Amino acid sequence: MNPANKETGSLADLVTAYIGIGSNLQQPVEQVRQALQHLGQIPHSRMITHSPLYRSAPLGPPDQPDYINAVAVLVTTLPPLALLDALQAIEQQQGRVRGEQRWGPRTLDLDILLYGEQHIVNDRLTIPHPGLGDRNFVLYPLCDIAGENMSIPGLGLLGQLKQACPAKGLELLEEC
Ligand code: A4P
Ligand code: MG
Repeated sequence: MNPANKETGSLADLVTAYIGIGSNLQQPVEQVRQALQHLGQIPHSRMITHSPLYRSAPLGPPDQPDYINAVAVLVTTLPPLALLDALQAIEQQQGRVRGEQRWGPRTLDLDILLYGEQHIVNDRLTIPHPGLGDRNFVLYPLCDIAGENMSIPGLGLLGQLKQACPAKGLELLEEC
């Protein structure tokens, strides 16, 4: 079998994957909490930890509610496309409707920010996620769990990316 088509891997294929979580519809805090539960149930994977929750001003059309964002870290033996399938199944389960508006409101968006140190570009995936380097609602929670010394493939040190990215519109939700 072509290894690229494998649906699951062996322990030797264990990869650390960082998942961006966003919601701005239908009780976003609850949506994110539920997403964290669902992420913990993905087969062949284990959720190691997650960041606190943040409220963030919308990037994209301004006439939409603020987002709740967080980042979770999984270890997984799923190959990237199988992981994407699992994330999209969770989005569906939580009522995601893909509208026509780019960056429009959504109950849940799950992005693969990083998959180990791999660069992946195909018709379904771009990893590292293209928005990772300049979105405060990604960089701040990612830094909370991965630390400033993490090296982001192709972009440099996480701490430097964060320093260059103002926290404008971003609020840490203390109670989470
Ligand atoms: N896709 C490609 N690469 C990836 C990846 N690394 N992870 C493809 C996940 N999916 C990836 O995604 C469209 C397609 O992207 C998928 O079918 C997959 O094959 P989608 O979830 O249907 O649509 P989308 O999320 O609207 O598209 P896009 O352009 O990926 O948007 P982003 O970058 O996810 O941004 N403002 C705040 N404050 N907080 C947010 O979380 N999120 C967005 C969406 C806009 N504004 C926001 C936030
Ligand atoms: Mg997305």
